[in-house]
Amino acid sequence: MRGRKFWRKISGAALIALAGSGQAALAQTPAGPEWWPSEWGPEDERGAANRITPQKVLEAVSLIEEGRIYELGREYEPSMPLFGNRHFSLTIPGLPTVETGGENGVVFNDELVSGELGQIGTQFDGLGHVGTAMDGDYVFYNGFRLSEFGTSYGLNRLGIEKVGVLFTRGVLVDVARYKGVERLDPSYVITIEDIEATLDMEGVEIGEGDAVFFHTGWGQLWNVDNEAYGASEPGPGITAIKWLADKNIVMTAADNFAMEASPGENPRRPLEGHQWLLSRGIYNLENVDLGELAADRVYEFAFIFAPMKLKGATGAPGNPIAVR
Ligand code: UVW
Repeated sequence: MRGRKFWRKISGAALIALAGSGQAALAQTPAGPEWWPSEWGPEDERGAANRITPQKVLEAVSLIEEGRIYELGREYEPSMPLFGNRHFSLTIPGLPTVETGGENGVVFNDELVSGELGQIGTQFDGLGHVGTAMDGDYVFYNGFRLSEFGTSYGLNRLGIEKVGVLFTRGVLVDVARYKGVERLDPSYVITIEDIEATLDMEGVEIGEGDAVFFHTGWGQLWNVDNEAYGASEPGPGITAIKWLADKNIVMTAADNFAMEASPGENPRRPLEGHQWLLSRGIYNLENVDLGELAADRVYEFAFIFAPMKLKGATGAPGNPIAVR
């Protein structure tokens, strides 16, 4: 069932791909075979968050044995690495901002925060963040077209408020440890073989509905050498990302600025991993601090994150946690 007018707009060239068997094949797009309608129906806006069933929550709960909480969020501060021209500032006007004049002398402070809040620091990418230019428009998760859902005051579809809460099993893939290094080389492309060997070493597997974290060691550069941090990064390449997507995970994450290797396997296809995952409903979490989890060799845990409900936003800041 396709049911929306974008289907009629797809160019003839994109529709040519038909299997010799007589079965219709998926049309090709600049980002691979068309990815809509989603398995959760043509109107769905939550994507892989739908994979977090009550059973999956209970599976995550069963991993909590010590009650130890690991904070994965970074502090938001002007000195943190910022991608491109993104910015962050926090000011407290007044000091105190308000003096009430009450006989009890009570005063209070407020802050004024400015920045691309969903896309700076520890950031959770929503399904409205990355799309694909095609057919004279920009096509996102479930085939939603930017010309139909984008407004200057926020997205009318795929806003971050639609995600709900992520409470699921987390898996840490400590590729740095597997490779025997503190930090992977700049732009190192993590392969499927690296992931399989690392999981073998750790004695865990990736399952449906999991949140998969990559420890590359790149986070050691955070606020220490911001230039190097943002110049390139190790991470999974597009081949490994497609393999992960086929495992029906909920989210990828890493201790770097964009999760995937940069530049990746094909420098002419930037951020292809983002494009592949978000188009297919799988979320992405960036700039997380995985140092303690890696040091303690915590390879599976309960992962919990409630994205701030910034209506119509492309992403959300916050302090995701791992609990074991
Ligand atoms: C990059 O910064 C490259 O990725 P994102 O837009 O998800 O932050």
